[in-house]
This record gives sequence, structure tokens and C-alpha cells, in this order.
Amino acid sequence: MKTALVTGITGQDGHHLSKLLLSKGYKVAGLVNGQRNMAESSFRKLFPEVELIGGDLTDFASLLKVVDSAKPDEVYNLGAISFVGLSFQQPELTANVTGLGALRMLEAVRQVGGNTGIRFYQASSSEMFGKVRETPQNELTPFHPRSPYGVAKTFAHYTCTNYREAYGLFACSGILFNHEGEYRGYEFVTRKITSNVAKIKLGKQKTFSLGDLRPKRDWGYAGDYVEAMWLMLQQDKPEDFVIATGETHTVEEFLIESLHAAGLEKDVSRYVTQDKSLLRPAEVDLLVGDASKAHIQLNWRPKKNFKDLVSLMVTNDLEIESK
Ligand code: NDP
Ligand code: GDR
Repeated sequence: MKTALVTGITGQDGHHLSKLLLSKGYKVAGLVNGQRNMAESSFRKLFPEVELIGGDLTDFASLLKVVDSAKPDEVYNLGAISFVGLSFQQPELTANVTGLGALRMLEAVRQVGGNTGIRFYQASSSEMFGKVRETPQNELTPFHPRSPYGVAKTFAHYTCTNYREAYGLFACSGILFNHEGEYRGYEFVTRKITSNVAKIKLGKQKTFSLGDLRPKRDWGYAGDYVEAMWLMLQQDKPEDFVIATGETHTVEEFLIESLHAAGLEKDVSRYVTQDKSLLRPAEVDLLVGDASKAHIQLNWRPKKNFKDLVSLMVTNDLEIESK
């Protein structure tokens, strides 16, 4: 039986990845941070068979201990300050957790794992492309991050490449474009939209506020994307892959599709006001990924399209909000 160690296990991707790895017969261990982590108890209820071990990406000693006690075959480094908006408020924390945290995890794997062949997955991001140099973006597109989060992820990405080249570690970065679903945090725009649309549909409120409706994102389903993470670590040699749907939509299009899915009038101005405080100091205007390499080498393709994704999220939030 293989063992996987997952950092950020209580986050969105941690939920989907745990489900996938358990279904494949893995023993799963996860790093949980914080003294009283609310997410920990709900995660335990969903996945009682997962072993949760205390530790923090800013605390190298704790990572050494976690790797030593879990004795993983595969490590998935998903832990991060992952909200771009927050990264502008707390840039140093973001650099420490999202950037240096990856370095600490790689170093813990190198020191504890030695030549045991631990395979390492780094959660890289399309935010590294930022002010995009070409469209669509692929593995060779230059990076131009636009936020402290994007900068920290770029550091982590290159550190992962360096550990592969310098120490021969089996380390892969998945450059994942936005992916969403039923476990998405409420601070991200998709979940903010679907949960508020559900409340409006159920008569609990009349309006809500958003920032910029013009940015375009390549949105996929998180359940599909964790399969790509796992596939990367099953290859003969470690490489980086872009994971995306290849389709892009504005925030406004996501909103309109959500209103439609809830059976509400597709009238944005009736339900949404703009809150200027939600605008970012530097925005990423357009992301759309070219996942051809993953199609060919991993035989990976997304199963859910944009409409499926919106419908799944709206249905899920209508169910939650009507309890
Ligand atoms: P989430 O924000 O849902 O989860 C992040 C996880 O990291 C949480 O479990 C969080 O725990 C944990 N974490 C935060 N700080 C620390 C710390 N100091 N030490 C240990 N763990 C910590 O993110 P997602 O699941 O959406 O994303 C997973 C990874 O993939 C992240 O690295 C993200 O940046 C990256 N990514 C995500 C994409 C997406 O669209 N979802 C796209 C591309 C990359 P807690 O909340 O308890 O602090
Ligand atoms: P993003 O996701 O920054 O792409 O990062 P987010 O959902 O936060 O923003 C997407 C776009 O929507 C605009 N926007 C708003 N965003 C939020 N959160 N709240 C609002 O009210 C709002 N109004 C408009 C944003 O300005 C932005 O243009 C996500 C995260 O999961 C990262 O961790 C990951 O690396 C990238 O996706 C790929």
C-alpha cells in the first residue's frame, strides 16, 4: 500500500485529493496547522481514515517530523495562503507560507527521504503568468506575476525545478488554472457568487457586491484537476504540466450563468453592486490555458465543462442554504 502525505489537506483540493487517493487504496496522511482548526473537525468527519498530523509550513522542524513519521511515497504540497486578495494585505506571510513553505517541504523531503525516492508534487498556479505574454498559456510561456501570491508561487515553482535538477528529486509542478467545486472557499469569486445567488433565490437576501466583473478565467472542476496531480507522480520522469480547460469566461459570465442555473432573471444590475474596495492593486485580466502536453502525455482531459461546473455549484449551494 502506498502512503501519501498531503499539506493543505483541509482545503478544497485536499478534500478532492483525499477522496481520490483513498479510492485508489492509498494510506493518506495530512498536515494540519493551527491550534484550533475549525476545518479539521469537519474534515475528520468526512475522512476518518486519514491520519492528521500537526505542523506548519513556516516551521521547518515540524515538517521534518511529519515527513519522518508519515514515511510517504508521495508528497502533495497543497498548503498555501491561496487567496490573491489576502496576499496584497499580508505579503510577507504569503511569501513565507506559499513561497518558503514549498522550499521547506522540499528540503524536509530531501533530508529525511534521502534516496528513498519520495515523489513530490508542487501546486503551482496560472497566477504566475499574470500579465500574460501570450495566449493561450503553456509550460513555456514566460511568467509575469501580478500579486505577492503570484510572486511567491513563482519562487516555489523554480525551487521545485531546482531540487529536481540539483538533487535528482522526483519533483513535478502542476501549473493549474482556476478550479472550483463544492469544497471551494467562500472568499473566492465563484463560491461567493453561487452562495449569494442561492440566498437570493431562497429569498434570504436581495443583492450582494463584487469587484471587477471583467477579468477572464479558465475555470475547471477541482475533482478533475486532482486526477492530473496524481497522474503527474505516476510518470517515468518528473515534468511540469499545465492543467486547464482551454475555455475562458469573464466573472460577469460566471455570474449570469449562475443566475440562469438558479432560475433567476439574468439581470446583473438588479442583484449586484460594485464594491471598489474589492478591486486589486494589480489585476490579472485574462487567463486561458493550453493543456495539450497533459492531453498527450498524461492522457488527462477535464470531464466537466463551464455549464456543468456552475450548475453543480449552484445546486450544491441551494441545498446548503435551504437547510
Ligand atoms: P485552499 O485555500 O482551499 O487550501 C489551502 C490549504 O493550505 C488549507 O488547508 C490551509 O489550512 C493550508 N495552509 C495555510 N497556511 C498554512 C500553513 N502555514 N501551514 C500549513 N498549511 C497551511 O486552496 P486550494 O485547495 O484551492 O488550493 C490548493 C493549492 O493549489 C494551493 O497551494 C493553491 O495556491 C494552489 N492552486 C489552487 C488553484 C485553485 O484554483 N484552487 C489553482 C492553482 C493553484 P488553513 O485554512 O487551516 O490555514
Ligand atoms: P483568483 O481567484 O484570484 O483567480 O485565484 P478569485 O476567485 O479570488 O478571483 C477571480 C477574479 O474575480 C475577480 N473578482 C473577485 N474576486 C473575489 N475573490 N471576490 C470578489 O468579490 C470579486 N469580484 C471580482 C478578481 O479580481 C479576479 O480577477 C484563484 C486562487 O484559487 C489561487 O490560489 C489560484 O492560484 C488561482 O485561482 C489560479
